[in-house]
Amino acid sequence: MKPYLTALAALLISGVAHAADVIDVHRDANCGCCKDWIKYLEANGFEVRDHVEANMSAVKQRAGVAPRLGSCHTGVIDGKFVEGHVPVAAIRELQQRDDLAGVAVPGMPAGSPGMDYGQPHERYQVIGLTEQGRDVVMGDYLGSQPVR
Ligand SMILES: [Cu+2]
Repeated sequence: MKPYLTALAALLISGVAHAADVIDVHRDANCGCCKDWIKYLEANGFEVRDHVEANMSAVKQRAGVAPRLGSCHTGVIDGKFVEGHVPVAAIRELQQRDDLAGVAVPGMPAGSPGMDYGQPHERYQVIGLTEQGRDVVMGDYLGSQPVR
């Protein structure tokens, strides 16, 4: 195959892989910010399967979310958890890392995706949980963007 065709094929394959990103989101029935996070994911090309739950703490336990990392909704993608108002860039990183069991934005920081109500944004950390149960800082964020 000519080099440019190989590049084109790779591009098409990665395009297809992205189009098929499916995430399960578990949430409480009356959680408005959870719905806003779902809208944010959909606007970024994710296919969201929305699950209304009666017992979120049971869901979090099943998904392997350490209590110290807890927030409102719990997402699951590729068998890994996505806890709270996690930005898309961090979900993409999670998908590429075999060492992580999940990623979290603990609490509900002002200005994080789905938590933007025009109030002053606070800087927050995205935390990864390793398969060994250790927290690692994946980055500092403001709004939905990493702070560099
Ligand atoms: Cu929330």
